[in-house]
Amino acid sequence: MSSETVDYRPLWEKLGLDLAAHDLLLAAIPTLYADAYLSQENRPAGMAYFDFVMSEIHGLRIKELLDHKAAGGTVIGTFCLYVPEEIIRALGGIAVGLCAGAEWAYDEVERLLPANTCALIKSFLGFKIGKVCPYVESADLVIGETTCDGKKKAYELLGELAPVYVMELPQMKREADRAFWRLEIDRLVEKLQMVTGRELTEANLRRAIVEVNAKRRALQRLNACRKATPVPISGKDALLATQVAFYDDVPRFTEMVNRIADELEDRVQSGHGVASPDALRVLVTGSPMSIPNWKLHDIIEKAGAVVVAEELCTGSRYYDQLVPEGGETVEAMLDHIAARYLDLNCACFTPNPGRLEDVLRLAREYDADGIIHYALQFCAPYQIEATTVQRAAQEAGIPLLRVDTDYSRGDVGQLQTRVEAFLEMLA
Ligand code: BJ8
Repeated sequence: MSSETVDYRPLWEKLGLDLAAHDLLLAAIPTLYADAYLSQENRPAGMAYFDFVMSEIHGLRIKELLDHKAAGGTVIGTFCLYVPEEIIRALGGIAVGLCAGAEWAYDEVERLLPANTCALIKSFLGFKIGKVCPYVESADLVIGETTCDGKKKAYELLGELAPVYVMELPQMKREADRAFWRLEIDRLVEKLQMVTGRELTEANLRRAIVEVNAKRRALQRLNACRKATPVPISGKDALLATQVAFYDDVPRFTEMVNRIADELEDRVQSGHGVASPDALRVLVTGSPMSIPNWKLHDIIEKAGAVVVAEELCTGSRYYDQLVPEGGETVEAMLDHIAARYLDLNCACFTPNPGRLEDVLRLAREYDADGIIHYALQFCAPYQIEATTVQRAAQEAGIPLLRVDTDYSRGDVGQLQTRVEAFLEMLA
């Protein structure tokens, strides 16, 4: 990527964006980013890549997507970790995450949805209705999934505004559910073959599996460095890397994250940290955090602690598991993909003991002093599962703070007070 001033307005106009509203949205991000990110000291030099990506979030990447489409490729929007990127990629598609992390057009959204719907859903619908998201406008197809009830029903409304295909995700992990999910993967392949006009082959699927695994491995390397004391990278920076993974170019992202991991491994060797060795170490678990939702990490780290791991969809759930690379046939590779994806532990599943195991394992591996359970308000799966996570943490002797919040800035003061009191208790 090279940095030069380009006027992207004709491109946004072509996509049908509401330019005045879009200007307002774009004007807000640099201030938020500067306050949360550029104010940090001692950041790894490699994070300059992400500063650039953020400065071009609706610019260069959108141009790349449109160039890709002009060359015969497709852009496929997704909202959930259960949608296999490998299949999209094998068929010449670029997968882009469409979950949004900022309030937009809520007045209009609340004419369609109850006000007490989670911020993630209101936000993605608001971005579409308000015509401010060039990613959703670039998408040839948007893939939804039957996870929580709110998303399921919101996809029906989104389907009136964009081409939407919904995958049926089981809510349990019994043998029958696995068999059903495997068929659902076949149905997705069929749909994507139709939309892309390409055929899934051993060669293109194998290559996509290897490339997406390489991306996840790079994130594993970066995140493994956070086990060290002192921590070589802030939680905010690590969170940003995972957030960007949802829409950046896969090989370029992999290379840049590997470079940061090289730098972090050097930092670990030389005992160079971003926080003092005595800084309290916090594990965050719960609902996903989409760009530009950095609120909780920012509060925790400005209070002097450091986030060492995220058991989130924008965290370990995204990169922990790989697809086995040894599949000989398309069928065998799809079996591996189906198994890998169904093994993710979202709170939409019942029961969901795997998530409790993951949270406790991460707390141990990253030597967390405490856990903060973060749920978006009205996100019933995570708000309710917080009770079981809290019990499990209690039994393991790890203090846990429960936080329910949304995308507004209205509760920042109150959250600061609660987080500071929790950290004092840990100290
Ligand atoms: S795998 S967490 S991305 S479903 S926050 S919309 S759950 S009410 S986003 Fe999710 Fe896939 Fe699970 Fe991850 Fe509903 Fe909760 Fe809103 Fe949510």
